[in-house]
Amino acid sequence: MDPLKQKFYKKASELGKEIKALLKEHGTQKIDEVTIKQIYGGARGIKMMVWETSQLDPMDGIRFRGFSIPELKEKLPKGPDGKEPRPEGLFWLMLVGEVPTDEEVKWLTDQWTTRSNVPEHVFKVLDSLPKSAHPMTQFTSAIMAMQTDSVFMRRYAEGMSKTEYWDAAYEDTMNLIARLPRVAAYIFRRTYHNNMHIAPDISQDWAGNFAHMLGIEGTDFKNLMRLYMTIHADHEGGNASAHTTHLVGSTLSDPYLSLAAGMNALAGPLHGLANQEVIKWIFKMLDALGTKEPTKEQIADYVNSTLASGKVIPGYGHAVLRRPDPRFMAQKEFAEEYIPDSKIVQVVWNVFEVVPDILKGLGKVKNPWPNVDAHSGAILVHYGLDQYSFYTVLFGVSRALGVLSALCWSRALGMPLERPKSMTTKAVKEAIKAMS
Ligand code: HAX
Repeated sequence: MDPLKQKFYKKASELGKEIKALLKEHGTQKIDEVTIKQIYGGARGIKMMVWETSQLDPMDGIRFRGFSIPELKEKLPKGPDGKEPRPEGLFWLMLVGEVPTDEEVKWLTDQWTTRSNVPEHVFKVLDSLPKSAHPMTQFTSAIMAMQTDSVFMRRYAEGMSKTEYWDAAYEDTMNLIARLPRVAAYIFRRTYHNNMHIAPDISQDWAGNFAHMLGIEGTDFKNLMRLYMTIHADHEGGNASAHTTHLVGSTLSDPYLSLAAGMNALAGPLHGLANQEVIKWIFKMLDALGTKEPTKEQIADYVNSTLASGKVIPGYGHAVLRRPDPRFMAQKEFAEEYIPDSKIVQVVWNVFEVVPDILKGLGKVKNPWPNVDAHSGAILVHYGLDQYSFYTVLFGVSRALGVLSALCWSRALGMPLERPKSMTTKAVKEAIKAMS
């Protein structure tokens, strides 16, 4: 058994025993109550699942195994120039709850390199799609095509015991994460670079090699990818991509099927697709105003016209957060350090100074602050990656780290089929009557 798998098995067995005891002693205790507003309001805030890898606080933002993003930037092993954290380290931390050593992260990079060979038929599936297919459609199609390799599916068909589910989920998780950068880069190069593909460079770390295969050279872009892949990985379990992966996995669909489902949720404009919508909106604004350096007054007018036409301001607002997203701030700090004079980045900073007050003025927006998607596009544009339809795929490669490590935990803890209760409006009315 490999060292990470062994560590995971030990931790999962211990927590499994703890949960059994906790349920025996406290299983009937109530932790929350549900309001009618929550039933109609997209289940906001209802506590109904366990997610070990990260937790989101409305004010403090995301904590991965207790560590905030600034703490992770300090504690996780870094890329070769010692600047940005390596996403391999975050995956290790999410899976076993311990900050890995440099050697452990190096082992993980080597593991993913060994497992990174993408079956030939996956490229054929991609090549059969029109280049006009949205990159997220291509991405989920490729994940589905890779499912033919699922260890979980094969072992289940052979009659695997339920005590082995975690092991098969771990194998699929490791293989999938190893292969996603190659698949994503293939989609990028076929769609925007006339099929001029770039062979992997196995001497590089996971995110460095991804940057290389995308075809954007330079150590700064590799550092951007390390940071990007780290901060987008997980946002507790209730967000749409995480929850969808969890729900589908709870039917014992294998990790490939579960991740593909989660990625389809990420592809919605209220979720991950917002990263392309933000830069699209900024480009449209610059076009409409006829300048690359709009004043704050011009930005305010454009924001008001967007709202007046019945649209949301992409990149602003959040279902849980109630302050500027620490993931936005981490990207802002990156831009301040690496590219402070970038004009497109300065537009994002000016939008940040204008939008919150306007949204506050509407009186209904619970969080007027920027979320993770408000900043990423401008930095990518600066480094030459301006094909914004691809942005959600980048998000998806990162999000796989979180949702798949959480899926390993769900199978290890024997989480059951998820099945919340729905109600008809008639039943809601009857419940109200019975209470009065
Ligand atoms: N611009 C304009 N209006 C907004 C708004 C924004 N950015 N954010 C919220 N509102 C509006 C809502 O549309 C809603 O209006 P109605 O009552 O007229 O329907 C009202 O304010 C209350 O909404 P809320 O309770 O504050 O927000 P929700 O929890 O319902 O929705 C969303 C959260 C993220 C979906 C929302 O803020 C939004 O649409 N933002 C823009 C899209 C976006 O940036 N999405 C990415 C979110 C982060 C993420 O998941 N990344 O992957």
